[in-house]
Amino acid sequence: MSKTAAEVIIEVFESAGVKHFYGVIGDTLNYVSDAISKSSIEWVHVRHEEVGAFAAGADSFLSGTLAGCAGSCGPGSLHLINGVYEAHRSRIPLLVIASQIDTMSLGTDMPQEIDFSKVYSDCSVFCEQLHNAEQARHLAVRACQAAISKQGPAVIILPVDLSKAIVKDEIAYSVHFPKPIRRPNDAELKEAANIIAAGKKIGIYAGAGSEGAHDLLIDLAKKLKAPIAHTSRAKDFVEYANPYNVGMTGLLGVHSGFHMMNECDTLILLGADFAWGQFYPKHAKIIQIDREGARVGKRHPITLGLEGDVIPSLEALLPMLTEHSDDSFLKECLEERKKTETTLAGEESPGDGSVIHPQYLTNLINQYADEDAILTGDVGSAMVWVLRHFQTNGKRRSLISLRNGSMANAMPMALGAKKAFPNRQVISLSGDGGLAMLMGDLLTIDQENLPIKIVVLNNSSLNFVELEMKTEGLLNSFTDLKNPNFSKIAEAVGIKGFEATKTADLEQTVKEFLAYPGAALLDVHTNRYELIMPPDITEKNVAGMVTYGMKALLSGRAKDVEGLMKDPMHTLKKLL
Ligand SMILES: Cc1ncc(C[n+]2csc(CCOP(=O)(O)OP(=O)(O)O)c2C)c(N)n1
Ligand SMILES: [Mg+2]
Repeated sequence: MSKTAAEVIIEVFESAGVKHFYGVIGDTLNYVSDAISKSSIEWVHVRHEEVGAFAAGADSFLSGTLAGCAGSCGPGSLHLINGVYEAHRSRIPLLVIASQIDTMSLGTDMPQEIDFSKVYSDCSVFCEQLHNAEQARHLAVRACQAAISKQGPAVIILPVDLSKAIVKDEIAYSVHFPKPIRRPNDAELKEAANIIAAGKKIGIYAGAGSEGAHDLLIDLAKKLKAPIAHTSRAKDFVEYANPYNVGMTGLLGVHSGFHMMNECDTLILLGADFAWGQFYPKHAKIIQIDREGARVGKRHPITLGLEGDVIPSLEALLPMLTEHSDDSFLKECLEERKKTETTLAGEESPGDGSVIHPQYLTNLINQYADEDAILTGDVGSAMVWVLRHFQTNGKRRSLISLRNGSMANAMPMALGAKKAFPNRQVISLSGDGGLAMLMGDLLTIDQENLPIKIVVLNNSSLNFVELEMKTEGLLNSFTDLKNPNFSKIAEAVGIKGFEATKTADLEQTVKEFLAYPGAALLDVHTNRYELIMPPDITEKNVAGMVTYGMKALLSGRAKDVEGLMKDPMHTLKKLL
C-alpha cells in the first residue's frame, strides 16, 4: 500500500507509543492531520497552539509516554513556542511538527515563511527539516530517539509538498528505549563517603532527579541523621511520608528549608539543579550527583562533582557510609520545621473572615481533593500556595511552570494532565491574569469533553508582580485587572460556574465544586493585599514595604495601605 511521508512519520510516532497530538490544523499541516485521523493517535483540537504545546508537555511529563504538538506554517507553529520552551527547560520529551511552506517557495520571502530552524534551535534537543520525502522514517526515528534520550522537544520541520509525497519507505529504522544504569565509579563514591564521614551537620538537598528515590532518600537520611530539603520540582517525590523533610529553600521556600541549607557543614546534592546561588550554604562541603556531568558545579562551587542517576548512585553509596550517631543537627532542623508548620497552619486559617485568604482556599482544596488528584498552578501567587499548602502523598501530583516561569500555564497543563489520566481528578489553580491570557481554551474543555476543575484566584490584579513592586519600594503600576464574571463566562461555554465571595461559604462551595461530576470553574474573590513572605524576612524586604506604604499615602492611595491592614492579625502573624 502506498504511503505519504506524513503517514510514515505518524506510523513511527505510533510505534514510539504516542497517544495524543495537540494543535490547530491548517494548510501545510493537512496531510499530517489526515495521517493522524487514520491512525491510533488522537488529535486534541485546542484553540491556541501555545495551549497545545503546554498540554502536550504536561501529558508527556506526567504519563511518561511521548506526546506531540503541531502547527500550520508561519504563525501556527510560531504560536507553539512558549510551550516548547516549557518542555525544553523542564527536560520533557516532546514531539513537535512545525509544518512548512513547500520547498519550491522556501527562501523566497513567501507569505508565512519562517525559518523554523532558527526559531526552534534554542528550545529543542533536535531540530531538523525533512529535505527528501524518503528520509521520513529516518528523520522521525531520530526525532523520537533524541526526545527520549536527551529529554526535550524534538522538532521536525515538514514542508507540505514533502509531507504529501508518496514514499517507498524501504529502510527499517526503528525507535529504541534504552534504560541505562548510570552511577559514579566506586572510587568516586568512596571519596564522597569519606567527605560525608567527616561531616557534623550533614544535610541532603534533593531535586527532581530524585523521582522514584523516596525510600532510598529516607534510608540515607536515617543513616546520616540528616535533614532533607528539596527543590520545588522535587516536591511530589520527596515531601510525603518523610520524617526528615524540612521543605524547600529559595524565595518560594519555607524557613526550615532555608535554615538547614544555611547551617549544614556538609551537603549532599542529589539530582538538583537549583538555580539561585545565594541560597546554597556558604562554607559547607558540597557533594553533587547529577545524571548530567555538565551540571555539576553549575550553580555554585562544590567540593566533589559526580555523574549518575540518583537511584543507582544511592544504592551503591549507601553501603559505603558509616552510620552517624549524632542527631543534634537533625533535631535542630526538625524543631525549625515544627515552627514552620505552625506558621503555615496559621496562614491556612480562615482568619477574621473579612477577606478570603488564598492560603485558606488552597488548604480547602488540599483537604477535599482526591487522594490521587493532579493540581496545576499558575505562575504568579498560585505557585506559592500550591508549593506551600498542597500536600502530596506519593500519589498526588503538582505541576507548575517552574523553570520557564510562564503565566497561564495551569489550565493548559490541566488539559494535558486530563488527557493523560482521564480517571483522575485534575484541578487548575489559575490566576485571574493567567486564565484570561489563554481563556479561549475554556472552549476546548467542553469541545474535547475534559472534565477538569478550574479555581480562579480572583485578586483583580497581577498580584505577584504587584508584590514585587511593593517590596522594591515602588508604587504598583499597570497591575489592575478589570475582571469579568468568570463563573458566567464558564456557564456560557458549557462549564458549570461557581462563585465564592465570602470566607464563611467557601468550604461548602469548594466541596460542591470538587464533587461536581463535570467540568467546573470556581471564581474565588481572594484578598488582593495578601503578603507572600520569603523564607527569611530581610531588612530590605521590610524597608521596601515601608517605602511603598509611605509613597502610597503621599500619593493619595491610602485605601491600598488600608487593604494591607484588613484582617490585621493575619498580616501581623506573618511579619512577626
Ligand atoms: C507570559 C508571561 N508574562 C508575564 C510574566 C510576568 N509575570 C509573572 S507573575 C505575573 C502576574 C500573574 O498574575 P495572575 O495570573 O493574576 O496571578 P496572581 O499573581 O495575581 O495570583 C506576571 C505578569 C510571566 N511570568 N509570563
Ligand atoms: Mg491575579
